[in-house]
Amino acid sequence: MNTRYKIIFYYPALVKENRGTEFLYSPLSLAYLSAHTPDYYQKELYDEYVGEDIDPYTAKADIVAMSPLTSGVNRAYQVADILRERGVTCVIGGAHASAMPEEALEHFDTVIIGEGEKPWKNFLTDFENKRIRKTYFGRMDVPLENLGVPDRNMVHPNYHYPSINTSRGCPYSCSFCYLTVYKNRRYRTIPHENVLKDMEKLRDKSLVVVTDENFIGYSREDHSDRKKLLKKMIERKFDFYWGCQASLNIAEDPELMDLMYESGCRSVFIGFESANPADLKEIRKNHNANIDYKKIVETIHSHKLTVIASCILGLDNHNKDYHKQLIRDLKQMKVDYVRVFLMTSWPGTPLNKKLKEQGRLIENWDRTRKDIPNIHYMNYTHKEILSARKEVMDAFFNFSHVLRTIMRWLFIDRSLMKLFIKMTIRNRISEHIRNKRALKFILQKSYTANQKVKKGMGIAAPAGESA
Ligand code: B12
Ligand code: SF4
Repeated sequence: MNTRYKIIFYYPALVKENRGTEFLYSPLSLAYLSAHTPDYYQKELYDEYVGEDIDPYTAKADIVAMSPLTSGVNRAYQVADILRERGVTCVIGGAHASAMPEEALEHFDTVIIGEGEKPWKNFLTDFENKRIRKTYFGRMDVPLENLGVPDRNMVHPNYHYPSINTSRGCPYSCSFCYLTVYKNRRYRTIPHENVLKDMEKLRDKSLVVVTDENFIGYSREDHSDRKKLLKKMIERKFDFYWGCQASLNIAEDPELMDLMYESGCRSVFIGFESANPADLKEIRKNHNANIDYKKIVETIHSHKLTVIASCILGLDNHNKDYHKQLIRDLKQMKVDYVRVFLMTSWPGTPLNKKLKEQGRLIENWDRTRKDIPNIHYMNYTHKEILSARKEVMDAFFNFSHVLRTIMRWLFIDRSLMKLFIKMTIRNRISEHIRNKRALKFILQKSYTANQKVKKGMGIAAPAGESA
């Protein structure tokens, strides 16, 4: 093969994921970019979340393409600084870089903002012609006809479960969501042939995670497209089970849920966030307001799909007893699994802007790691919010809840038992480790942010924590 140039595709991470305990599913950004790279490039993958670290002093490449989360961006900057001194061209993309292009340009030759495939191809052409630009921009409303399938050689084998995409985008703008960084955004489906071609490669996996923002889409036409895809999946008789994220209105479409079940779906992850209308208003998720969550869960269960409820803790309305109410609500709703996220400020979001104005941000990207608070909560100290979160998680990882869930899964499908028990044990241990790690982090000497914030009162970042 005539390999003219070499590219390193690189996921930078400050802290390794604990492979023994975390529930790890793979990222796909660089796999998609790789699929849009001409054959004459030689490629190598480094994924520091689950694999070995890159050595920027010895790594050999013409281009290093990085896809960091906010939590890994300082590592990306550190590595890019060294690589560029050695004459390697460094390019960055993804949610953080799209929100903070100027910051990223202090360390990178090029920043790609928005959806990557098209600008990536333009960048490579410009690279070959020695005329790269500082920024390239990819729209998020272009049809996905030419997206192709991700290059799975660029997915690290250490992930437990493969991810797959069947659609992209979400038209909403919840104030905390990283997606609000992208301006021209539209929900688009990936052509079925491409999804099925990708699925063929995963045929014998035990579980596949669909990481679309919302598998079912946002309109009747979307639902009808999904049904067509599901029917094709059923025809192909894939061996894997799968799970996805979906919006609450999934419960309005029995045919959709039945087809999902028949094609191997066993769980839907739903962003309930809160049952309180004032909270939903605060986070601009009004489309969840005035909905009977309990009934929704009941309906989804009746179609043999399990429900993972995602909730946020630490909104301005939440007082110190809020989590007790949350536990009661979730138990009443009979959800199978719970994920509780601390309110976190991602760069470029409306929430980030508001908290910055109020002086409630702790501007240190390293703090966006798991469960390490990066804002000052209105009614909780950091220690209090971590212990509230732990209380909620403990309420759902106790023996009686797990047994009840196991019974339900048993009813749905016996063969899922092994998978479920493995996931439960993993999550139980990882919750414990995460909580201990986060507590240790906030109790470090340099950290003094244990004061509470009074309504409307800004406070400065604590010593040793400002950016
Ligand atoms: C898979 C995944 C993971 C995996 C792998 C993480 C990884 N190595 O990237 C695991 C399970 C480990 C994980 C963990 C976490 N994750 Co995560 N995860 C995802 C998820 C669901 C899918 C990512 C993906 O593959 N998307 C599909 C690809 C095709 O889209 P994309 O990444 O946006 O890439 C496109 C463009 O952005 C651009 N692009 C991206 N990178 C690059 C690079 C170049 C060079 C170019 C040109 C273009 C480009 O082009 C791509 C193709 O168009 C996303 C949500 C989502 N739907 O995207 C969250 C997401 C990335 N995760 C997020 C978070 C917060 C976390 C956790 C902190 C969660 C937690 N509280 O525990 C941890 C952090 C781990 C850590 N150690 O710090 C946030 C990140 C926000 C941010 N600003 O950083 C996201 C966006 C979810 C969210 N709702 O906020 N996660
Ligand atoms: S939180 Fe969910 S519904 Fe809201 S903008 Fe993000 S992806 Fe869309």
